[in-house]
Amino acid sequence: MKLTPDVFITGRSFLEDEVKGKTVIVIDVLRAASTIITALQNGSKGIIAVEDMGTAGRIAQNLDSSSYLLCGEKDGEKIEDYHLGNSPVEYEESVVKGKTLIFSSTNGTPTLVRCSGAKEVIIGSFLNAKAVTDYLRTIDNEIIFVCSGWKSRLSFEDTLCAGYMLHQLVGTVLPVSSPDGACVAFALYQQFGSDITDSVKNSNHAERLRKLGFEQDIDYCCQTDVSDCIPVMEDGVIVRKV
Ligand code: 3SL
Repeated sequence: MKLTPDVFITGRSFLEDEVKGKTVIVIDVLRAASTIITALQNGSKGIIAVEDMGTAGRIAQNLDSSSYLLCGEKDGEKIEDYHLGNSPVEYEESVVKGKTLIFSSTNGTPTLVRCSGAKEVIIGSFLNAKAVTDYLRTIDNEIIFVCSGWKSRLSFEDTLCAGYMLHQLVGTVLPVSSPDGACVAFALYQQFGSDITDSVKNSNHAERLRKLGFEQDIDYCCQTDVSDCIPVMEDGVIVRKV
């Protein structure tokens, strides 16, 4: 790693050209990234992230119906007639093993699609933060953390997670002249990182999920460094790197 990685604060805060040639880590703690990590860990064959339901339907038409599951949410709620929503605890081995998942979400999957021109796209959350940063330490390429956010607005939990990963990479002192996005995420982690679960529970999106009855997902997604699964996008399909 040559430079301090930058942090793009939402999935809409950059031009698609800006990620070209870079290694991008797309973060969506609540919940798309955490769900993708869980699905691959439990044996899903691969995940096709799409920006909308229309695209999901068109892809499904060309696949054998026993080979895929339609998955995702709109504004947090399961999409009507889809097999699965976006609760990571739904993605058990007995459900997803060997299946291709066509996955549409409000912020996470559109952000992934916007990053698809990068040299390498990795999916990260608190669950696999250590595995991701261990990998990033081994590469020379320029790194950008892209927080999915919520409808073009900053999400506390995504920025906190970017700050956590930066801490793992650079230690307790951020190099001078680091990009502003990195300074903000790093400072947020310094301020709120001592109790990740407690801090995330106070976030706007945790509040939204609680109202929808997904309290257990918040605890699940705040588990830190519990997965060694690194999802990576290859030719439009997200598969397990390790
Ligand atoms: O926006 C997204 O991609 C989702 O992760 C949001 S939710 O947690 O399913 O509401």
